[in-house]
Amino acid sequence: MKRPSLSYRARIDYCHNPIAKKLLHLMDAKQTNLALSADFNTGQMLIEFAEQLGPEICVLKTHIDMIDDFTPALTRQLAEIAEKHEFLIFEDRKFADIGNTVKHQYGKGIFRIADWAHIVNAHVLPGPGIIEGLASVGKEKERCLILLAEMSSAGHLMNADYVAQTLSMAKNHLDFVIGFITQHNVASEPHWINFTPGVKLSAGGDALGQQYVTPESAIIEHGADVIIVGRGIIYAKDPLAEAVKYREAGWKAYLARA
Ligand code: 5BU
Repeated sequence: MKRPSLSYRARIDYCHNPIAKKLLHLMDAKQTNLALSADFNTGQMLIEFAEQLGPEICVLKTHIDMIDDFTPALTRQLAEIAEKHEFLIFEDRKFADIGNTVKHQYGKGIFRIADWAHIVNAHVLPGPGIIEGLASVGKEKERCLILLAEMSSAGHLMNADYVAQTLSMAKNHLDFVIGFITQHNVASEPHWINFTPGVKLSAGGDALGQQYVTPESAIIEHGADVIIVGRGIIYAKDPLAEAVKYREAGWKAYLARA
């Protein structure tokens, strides 16, 4: 199913969450729907890429538990760079426990994710309590949540029924859930933002089940609003030049679908 042709800017007023509004606003202003998946093992690489590629992206996605030398100073520095280059930080934590546990994992521990990540994501496998637990920490900090509706990996277990149930749980939390991780346009109402990982300029996959689609296919055929790119950019010889290519491809596809 194709997205309706409303622009990112026109969709701002439909959103119930301030971060969703901010995201659509900055995508429109910066003319980018590219999210960088900054999958590094050192704080230095994370900071270097955030600094250099920040102007090209709307979102920087982290896996903070991959970092070998994490200290709280790292996420403080990242937050400053995000402010400067006007992108949002998305910690791809994929919470998946009962509400009471995720509350602690989100707000406490060494990472203090809720203090710096504008966006986090969660599986709905445990039921709606997971959303309530995360909302109890995130709402007062003006954070938001994305639900995993479909993954990019081969053989995942998220069938049509699972996707439909994910959507119905999201509808009960319009002020906190802003959209979905998805491979298809599972939710076309204008306030839902679809984030699509598994994007590369040449389609294909990796040796561990990742499956790629091109930016054009993700946006035009599958209703992605934000394309998430990791190795396609970070392993390139010239990551900045490559990020520009993805940004241009993503924006061209968005304009073509309008
Ligand atoms: P890649 O290098 O572009 O393949 O990295 C993709 C990133 O997106 C990586 O951090 C994954 O953990 C993340 N990801 C994904 O690939 N597929 C999914 O369905 C989800 C996250 Br959810």
